[in-house]
Amino acid sequence: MSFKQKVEKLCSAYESLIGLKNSPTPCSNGIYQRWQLPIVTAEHTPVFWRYDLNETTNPFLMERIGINATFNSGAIYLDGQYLLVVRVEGNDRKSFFAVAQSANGVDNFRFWDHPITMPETNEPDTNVYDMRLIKHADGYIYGLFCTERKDKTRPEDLSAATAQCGIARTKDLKVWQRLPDLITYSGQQRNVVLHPEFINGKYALYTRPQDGFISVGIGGGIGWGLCDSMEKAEIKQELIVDGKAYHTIKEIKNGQGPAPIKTANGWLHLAHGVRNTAAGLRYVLYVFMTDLIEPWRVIHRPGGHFIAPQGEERIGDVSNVTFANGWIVNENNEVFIYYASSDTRMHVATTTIEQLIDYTLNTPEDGLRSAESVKTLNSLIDKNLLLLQQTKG
Ligand code: M1P
Repeated sequence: MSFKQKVEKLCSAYESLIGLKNSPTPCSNGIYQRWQLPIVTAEHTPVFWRYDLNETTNPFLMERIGINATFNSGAIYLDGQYLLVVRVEGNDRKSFFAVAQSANGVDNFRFWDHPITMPETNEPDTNVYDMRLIKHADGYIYGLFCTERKDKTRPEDLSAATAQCGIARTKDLKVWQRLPDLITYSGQQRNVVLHPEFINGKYALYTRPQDGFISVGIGGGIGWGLCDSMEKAEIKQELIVDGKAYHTIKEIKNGQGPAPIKTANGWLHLAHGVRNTAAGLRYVLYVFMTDLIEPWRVIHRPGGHFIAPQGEERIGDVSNVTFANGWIVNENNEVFIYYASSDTRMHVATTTIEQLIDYTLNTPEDGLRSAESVKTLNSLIDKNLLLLQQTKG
């Protein structure tokens, strides 16, 4: 096969992948609909990112820059297009951001030609990841993300790192203005999200105070704090909105997912909860609702997980993980939940605002003890058996 033919083969395999039509899985739990195919994988990154297509400099047509994974994506709906800011991780373990675009939100996601060139602060980032995109009332689109750097206080430990919240803003996802990192008085921060509206004239942020890089330590929970400006963002006081809890899906840690969605009943939140198991940490997604006027006050807590890893989703670079930092509501009140599985690939599940509200208001809370779970289950069984008897009679 000639070099030219080999290139053509690569490009046509790529086009076939991008062109695949997605379809809903045959079954749904009535809450949301999972879709069969992962929507963005490492193979969705353009051929011209990975291969040098010049025969003179790459006679064997080798992959020159390997891409390891595409996951934890921020999401935004702009001009009728579904846009993901994907966390792309190279074989060198460095993550960066790149935009993938689809016209229908469920398939044909194609990356823009270039990844995002994210400006740096005076203290360069070692790794950047997990961007939350927020269309704020001030007119900007903000990208809040984790910036990871070496922990200089522990030079001998080569895995000692610090996590803080990086902040950038844009109008078009193309040109980004980097702002100073968020200042808080907690040790480290990850999973920081901007609330889309001003609260008493201030910017409001969901935080996740943590003592260490992986472990949240005695801190943790989804926090809340106010700041006067995003150009010099500083939160002096953090209040815990939704804490960790013993023997629940968020026993070890939790974190806000995307920015909450405003509904008639309250602010709808998607978050991740982490528990420990003999096989390591298990990350699942859960939902809660906060008050419209006081978004730091939880008013509904459906118990248990909302999405947990299933089938192939269970396996990847960090197995048994579902993680979401992006969702989109379109003009028909349809909701597209973009979630990653096992730090490897992106998926979509679809639902509606009405279904999410019904789920949030009517799913029983976690009673925190087996006996309470049985009581809750029995009350549903009794109601149903009566109904079934009446239908028969
Ligand atoms: O590996 C699972 C996730 O771990 C971290 O999330 P958290 O800080 O909540 O534990 C992040 O590194 C995230 O990117 C990753 O998916």
